[in-house]
Amino acid sequence: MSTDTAVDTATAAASGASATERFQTDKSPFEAVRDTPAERVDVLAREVLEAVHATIRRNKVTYDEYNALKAWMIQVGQDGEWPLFLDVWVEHVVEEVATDHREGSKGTIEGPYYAPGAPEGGSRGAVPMRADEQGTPLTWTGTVTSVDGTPLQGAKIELWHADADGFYSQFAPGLPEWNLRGSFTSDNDGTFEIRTIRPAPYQIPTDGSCGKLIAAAGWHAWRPAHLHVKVSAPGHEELTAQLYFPGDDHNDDDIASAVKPELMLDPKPVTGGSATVDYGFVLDPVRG
Ligand code: MBD
Ligand code: FE
Repeated sequence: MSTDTAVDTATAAASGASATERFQTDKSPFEAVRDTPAERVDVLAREVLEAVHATIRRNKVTYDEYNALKAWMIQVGQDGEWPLFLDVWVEHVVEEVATDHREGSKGTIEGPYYAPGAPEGGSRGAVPMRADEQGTPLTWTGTVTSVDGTPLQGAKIELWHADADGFYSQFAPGLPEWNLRGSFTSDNDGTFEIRTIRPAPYQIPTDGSCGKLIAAAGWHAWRPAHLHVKVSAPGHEELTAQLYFPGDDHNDDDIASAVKPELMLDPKPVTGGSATVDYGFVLDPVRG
């Protein structure tokens, strides 16, 4: 893991701000702001405010506490950490509601560090990595099927994850643009094989406002080691998931509440410290 040097601290803080910049270059969220009907805004804004009012009354919140909240919220914006805050503490419930109807594979949150358009590696290939990339090699095989069991040919499997120091390319400086990010396509029998490295447990940036909240509340900043994935195929709902490793210290207390038992891998060690793992996906057809 990273040592606590000034350089590493600066790198971690930059990741939160980069996520804000990335989000702002995507126009669709701002179209959603414009298109949300007044009736929905009325109900949702009112209920959130009522929950805040109830919390203030129940806990007899003081002016000092109210001003601390104001100062902290201003700082979250200045740090560019709203995407980080929302994806860590709110997205898991949005994901739960959005995928409630599905019969296929379980998914989980996307988080702040996805980048579309990763280099394509065919149906069997490796993610881009540095010649001296640290970490245990991992070979992942799997099959993509529809809920009726039909193998899906040409399904897109996008993989992204942190390096051994917990940094994501494009969100932390100094990494090759597409490091540990790849896009793969299932074969005519629905199968794929991806070679990567096993990621390390991950601490969300502790040096910005989200870190301040964690420290002030006496929480921890850890997420278990995870592989992020998006799987899509024509006529099917896109699946966003993360895959986890048994035995990780934080599988049971992920700061982002994004672990589910269905997302646990079962890696098998092979010679030389490498591992293989088999994990496939079942996609829900688009209905209606
Ligand atoms: C991550 O890598 C992540 O996956 C989430 C959900 C939040 C912060 C950093
Ligand atoms: Fe992540």
